[in-house]
Amino acid sequence: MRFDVITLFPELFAPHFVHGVTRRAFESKQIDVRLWALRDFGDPPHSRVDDRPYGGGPGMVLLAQPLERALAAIRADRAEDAPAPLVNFSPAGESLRQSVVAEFASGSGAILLCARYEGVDQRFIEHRVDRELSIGDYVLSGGELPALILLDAVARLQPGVLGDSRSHEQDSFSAGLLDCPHYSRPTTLDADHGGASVPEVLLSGNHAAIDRWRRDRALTLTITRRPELIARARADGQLTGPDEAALLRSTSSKL
Ligand code: 4GY
Repeated sequence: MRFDVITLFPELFAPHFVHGVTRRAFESKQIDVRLWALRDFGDPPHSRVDDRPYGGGPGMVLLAQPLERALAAIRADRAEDAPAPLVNFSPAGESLRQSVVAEFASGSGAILLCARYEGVDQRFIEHRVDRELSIGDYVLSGGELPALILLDAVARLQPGVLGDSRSHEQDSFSAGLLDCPHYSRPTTLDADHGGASVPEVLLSGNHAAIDRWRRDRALTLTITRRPELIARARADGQLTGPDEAALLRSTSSKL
């Protein structure tokens, strides 16, 4: 799949493509990311990409015309049958959830617009942007970090990026639940950590019991911290009889 990114700061991206488990997906071009410097499409004589807002007020607005030229160049370069969606990142967008990530992970790519300043001329958004996504209820200085977040979340879902050993882990969030806790060596930590041990079941070698324990811990953590995720998982038919039993135990044990 191919992602084209429109940004004033293309240099922010490169470091994220050469480290960690997602590196393989980017280096192999399984995810082919092409960076387009908006400055290259700015108005002469100084490559202007922003101007003051009509009506006054602080800050600057990204101009529609440089964005139009960048988009035309990308669409020509992609030579698409079906046009890739143009995505803008904004707190006003649809919440970026794992289901949205999964959609992009199974698609053929997108064009990602990284806004700066006070945002983009509304006429460009209304005529050209297909989808607005929000990574959370806070205001950043630009859309580059949200674009990187989408790319990272999509990359880790590509075949071969996470080992088979981690497909279990994905089950938890693809069912819409928070992950269970994890433990490693040693079995007992020193007094600084209260001499804390590891839950016995994880040392038992009983894989059915371990799977059940992990699922129960994921369910109890989720009902405690994010009850709305349980409601959604239930509505999506993701909860089994044993899951519901675990949830009943976790709510009754709090009484
Ligand atoms: N939060 N989720 C976000 C953001 C920065 C509009 C230009 C967010 O997705 N994007 O804060 N983006 C934008 C906000 C003006 C900078």
